[in-house]
Amino acid sequence: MQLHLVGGFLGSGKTTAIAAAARLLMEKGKRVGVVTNDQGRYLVDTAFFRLGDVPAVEVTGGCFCCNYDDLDARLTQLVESYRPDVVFAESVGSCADLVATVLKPLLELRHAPASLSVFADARLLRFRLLGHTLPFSEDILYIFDKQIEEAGLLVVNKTDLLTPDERREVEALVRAAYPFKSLRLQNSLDKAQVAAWVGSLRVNGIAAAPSPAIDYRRYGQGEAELAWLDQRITLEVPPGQGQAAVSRFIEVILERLAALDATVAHLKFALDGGAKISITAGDENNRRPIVPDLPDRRIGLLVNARVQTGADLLRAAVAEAAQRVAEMPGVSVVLSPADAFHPGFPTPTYRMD
Ligand SMILES: Nc1nc2c(ncn2[C@@H]2O[C@H](COP(=O)(O)OP(=O)(O)OP(=O)(O)O)[C@@H](O)[C@H]2O)c(=O)[nH]1
Ligand SMILES: [Mg+2]
Repeated sequence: MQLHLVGGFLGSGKTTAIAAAARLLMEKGKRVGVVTNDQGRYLVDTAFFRLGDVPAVEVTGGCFCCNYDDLDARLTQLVESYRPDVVFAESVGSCADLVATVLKPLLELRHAPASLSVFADARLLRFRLLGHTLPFSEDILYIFDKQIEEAGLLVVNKTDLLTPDERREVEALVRAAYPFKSLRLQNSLDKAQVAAWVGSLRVNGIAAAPSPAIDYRRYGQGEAELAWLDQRITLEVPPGQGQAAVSRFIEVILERLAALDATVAHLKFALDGGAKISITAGDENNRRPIVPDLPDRRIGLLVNARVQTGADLLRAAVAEAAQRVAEMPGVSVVLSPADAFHPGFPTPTYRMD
């Protein structure tokens, strides 16, 4: 079994690339499984993989590093129940210090991983390396920087959203800042480029990955500043109104967060039918969500959010959006209780320099 760890900032495209890679490998007859991971209880990414028929187990309630024994148990469960040839494990997008706390323990203890890829949104990375201001606190940006620093293989993703000049520029900036890194520029919506990434994941090519010094006070502060929310919402709508109701829900959340000056790292929705809708930090002014046609009169969706704001404000923004949708003619809304909080201080189970 080959185990590929995939890290990198919130919304950088990890799930997209893993899902595409899984499809490609499954087409070739490989058995592929994934381990998802996030801070809350109900994960959009797990729903997304399972709807794509990719067997998924999950580590919930915190990152791999602080729940290492759970990661080990879930991996064992996946291996024993499904006998995969390849497993992708996607870490929480606000997780840093993966080399020392996950990769090295895995290498030494049991499920020896074959690779670690760190994804970064090409637009954010370009801005960061140019010294432009990004709308996150210094401690959140510290996490962003540390993820890049510890990448053995850095995947600069979403390059389709840059101009050719910007692509050349970001590549030159990365090569100047990190001359010894393996680097891939990638559009994970392109099957051929994902196939090339998968082909580059060499078995045991990571043993020499560095584990940088990390200031846990800053890391913990940045992690806590990104409030988490997960919540389910069910809408009953008049015929043909599904798309409008879901669009309204998402737009009001974005409006409320913009009014609070709250930066969205990743706001994502899994619709029960299978579609996933995402808004990430690089999406200028939190562009309008693209919601598919929703013919059903009953629509269930799961919300996951990581936003630089207060957890109570985030909860209130979603509640207000639900309220506004409920005011649409003929629409009724059931909102389950939210789990909204600031993640606790990261305390890894192991740390191996
Ligand atoms: N244009 C473009 N969009 C992409 C690419 N990769 C991912 N996306 C989009 O970026 C958004 C976030 O992608 P995800 O794969 O969910 O990101 P993630 O890193 O798994 O996010 P978290 O799990 O929340 O950390 C989605 O809307 C994807 O469709 C890419 O290469 N190009
Ligand atoms: Mg993901």
